[in-house]
Amino acid sequence: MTPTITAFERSPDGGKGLARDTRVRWALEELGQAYEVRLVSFGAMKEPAHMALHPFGQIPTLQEDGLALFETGAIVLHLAQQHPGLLPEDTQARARAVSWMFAALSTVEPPILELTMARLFERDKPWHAERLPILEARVRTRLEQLSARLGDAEWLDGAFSAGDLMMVHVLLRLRSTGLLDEFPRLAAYVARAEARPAYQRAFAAQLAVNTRPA
Ligand code: GTB
Repeated sequence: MTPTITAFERSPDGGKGLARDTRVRWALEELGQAYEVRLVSFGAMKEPAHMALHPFGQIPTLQEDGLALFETGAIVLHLAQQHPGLLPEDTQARARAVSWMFAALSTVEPPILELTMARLFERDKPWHAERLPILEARVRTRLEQLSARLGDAEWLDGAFSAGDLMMVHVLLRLRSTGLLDEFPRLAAYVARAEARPAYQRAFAAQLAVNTRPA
């Protein structure tokens, strides 16, 4: 059965690919799996029908064969376990790739989210100018550590995996801050991932949705 994912009817980023359905689209493209997309408005996301699928009223979700999933980590992991291409066969290498998925979502993404939220929604606060460098420093610490671990390797642990997919999508959120450019190895890592045909297809698909005439 072809899976159906949900995505913003129109993403606030206007098609920059930062909304999290792009991660799921990218994984499906890497795995060569066809998918359908159901677009939802901000209002519809909080209606009972969508809340039944996603307890926090968000996108993306994935429905397939009677299974409904939410959380991009769970969705991408499920897809990568079902189809070859995003997780190594070797048990230990597979476990390390999953560690990178968790690292992306629970160690690298939170400080990036804090920073991007502060830049977007806290500009008018009297403490904004003081808080911003603190949040930037937290992000820099993670980027330094990640860059040191990546070194001159192409991907985080051997072949491109779901760990890289998740990490790159998390890092993309930093592009507008300029912080990524302070770490040339990470900037090159992100550019390598963006050049992958599967990413290009996923990006183009979400762009088409987010730039279509109203
Ligand atoms: N932890 C969840 C996951 O990984 O699936 C987080 C899901 C999530 O945050 N979904 C967001 C959502 O549905 C969309 S992606 N928000 C609506 C709501 O909560 O009511 C977050 C996002 C939104 C917009 C941009 N942007 O415009 O740049 C980037 C990312």
